[in-house]
Amino acid sequence: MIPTVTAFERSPDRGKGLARDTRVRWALEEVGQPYKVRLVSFRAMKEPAHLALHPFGQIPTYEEGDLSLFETGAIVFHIAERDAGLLPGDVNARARAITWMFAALSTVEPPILERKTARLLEGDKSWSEQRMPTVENRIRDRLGQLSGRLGDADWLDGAFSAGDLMMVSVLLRLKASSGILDEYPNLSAYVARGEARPAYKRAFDAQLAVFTGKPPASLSGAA
Ligand code: GTB
Repeated sequence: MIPTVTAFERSPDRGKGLARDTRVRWALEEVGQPYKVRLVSFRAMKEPAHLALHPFGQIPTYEEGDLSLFETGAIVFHIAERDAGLLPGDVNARARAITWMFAALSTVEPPILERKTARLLEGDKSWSEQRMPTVENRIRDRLGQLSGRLGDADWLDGAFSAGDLMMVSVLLRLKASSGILDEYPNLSAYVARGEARPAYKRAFDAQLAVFTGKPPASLSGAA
């Protein structure tokens, strides 16, 4: 059964791949699962038909037969569980890869999102500039720890896994909007390795094609 993913009809990032459907597209490309995309407008996201799929009125959602999912963590986990390629067979290695997925979403992403919120929603406040170093240092704390753990390894725990897919996706958001990632050369190289994966390129091109209106440059599973 071909799953359907929802994505922004017009992404505010103008095709930079930062909206979270890219993570889901990437996971589907890694396991070789073709998929369809349904584009939704900001207005449609808040209407009953979409709210029935996503209680918070957001993208992405994932529909596959009777199954309907929201939350990228849950969606990528489902894809990784169902098809081979994103989780190791060994039970303990699998549990560790899943741990890295959670770490990406629960521990590394929050301070990165906090910076975004601080700039977007509080940037005009008189105290905003004063607060920013604190916000950015919270990111540095996490990146320093992550950098120490990664060391000179290619991936976080052996072979590339859903944990790396999620961590690279989270760090990409930072790469696009600040120079902080450059302070950690091994993390910058880690993100570059993720971006160099053919599956990531196909996912990126497919989401960019929504913005440009032109077919993706690379062959994509997206229908
Ligand atoms: N926790 C949820 C998940 O992981 O699936 C969060 C989903 C989410 O934040 N969805 C966003 C959304 O639908 C799009 S991805 N927002 C619309 C709304 O809430 O009304 C977040 C996002 C949006 C835009 C950019 N950008 O332009 O750079 C980057 C990331």
